[in-house]
Amino acid sequence: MGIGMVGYAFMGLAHSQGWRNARSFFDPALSPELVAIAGRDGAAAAEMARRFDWQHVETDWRALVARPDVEVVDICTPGDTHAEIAIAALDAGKHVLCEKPLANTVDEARRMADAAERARARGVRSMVGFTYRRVPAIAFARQLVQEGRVGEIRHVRAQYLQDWLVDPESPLTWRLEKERAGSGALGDIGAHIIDLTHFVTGERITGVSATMETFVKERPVAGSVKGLSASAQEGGERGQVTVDDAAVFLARLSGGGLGTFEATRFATGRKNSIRLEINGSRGSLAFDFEDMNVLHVHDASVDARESGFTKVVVTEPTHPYVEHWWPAGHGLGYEHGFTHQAADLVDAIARGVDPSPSFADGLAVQEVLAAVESSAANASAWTPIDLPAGTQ
Ligand code: SOE
Repeated sequence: MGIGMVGYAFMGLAHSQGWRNARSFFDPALSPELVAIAGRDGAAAAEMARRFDWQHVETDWRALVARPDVEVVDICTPGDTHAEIAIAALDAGKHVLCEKPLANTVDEARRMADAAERARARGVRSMVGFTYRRVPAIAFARQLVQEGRVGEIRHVRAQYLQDWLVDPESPLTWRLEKERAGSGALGDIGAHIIDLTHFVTGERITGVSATMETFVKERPVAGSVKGLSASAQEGGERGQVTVDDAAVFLARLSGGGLGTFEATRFATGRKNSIRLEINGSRGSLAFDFEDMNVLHVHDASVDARESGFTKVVVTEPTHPYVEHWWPAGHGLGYEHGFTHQAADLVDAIARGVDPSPSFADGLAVQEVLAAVESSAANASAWTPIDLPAGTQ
């Protein structure tokens, strides 16, 4: 199965190793071949090709999509390019994996979901890169919910906490530009916890009440960028941050439960803390990506004298994905989700079934993102409290 990847930065790196390890650790029916990588900066794309054994380098994504030896197009570019590339690839009969969030707007996401549905009729598959679904402890949490171990879901408490923008001098990279990224913390990381909520609970978010903030409104224009860090351009030019730094919202769930959500890049000391706690009528589950091989499980039927959260180390071969890796207790990391994603997609293509999350699932997340922005912009639902003059 010939893979063509568009993009070569942080996500390009993560996906490259995912494709490479999928064939070694999962041995799917169709072995992914790293056929071609495309990037406007040919030298950077060539460097990635050298490191990961991509066989060819293209400097135009259209040329990559047109290659007969590319059967899957993997989109690892900023959100403003997702719709154009994905729709062109699907219309050309290529299977598509697209990084999250699916798009920058609901309109784009809807067009992508429509294109995916048209392509599906021709056996062409598509998937969104909500990779954290494939962390074993998260996949296990979903299994427990499906087995009824949590009962009726009353609360979802979801947070995605990072701190890589705490420094006001940290430069203005594309993730801080609305034109390119669609939104800030909301779409970049809030999208993950929205999707995880849909995935783990099997329910949908039906309404939100939100507020958002941009704490640092101006930053130095970025020069060179590496991963999430960047150096400032020479000359000291500064530019406007046009996205949110943090988004907080309340939500209602389709099963009648309530949710609280927080996405921020200003949680000083929290690096990549994805916290999900679910409280149900029969028990609770709690996860934190900073301890990603663990799921805390509470069974409310246990005698009160012994009841509490049990720390389950999710490294048994009977846990999702784990049998492909190391002996029990040896643990997985951030990168493994990308291997699971690559293996699952190729496996679904081989079996002729739809992989998940689908573009329709991506559209569902996009609708929540748009509802959050709309609610935050509509201050009428916000009840201010008068403070004495001079209060800080
Ligand atoms: C930056 O916030 C980022 O790289 C996100 O874009 C990814 O989706 C997340 O997995 C890690 O953080």
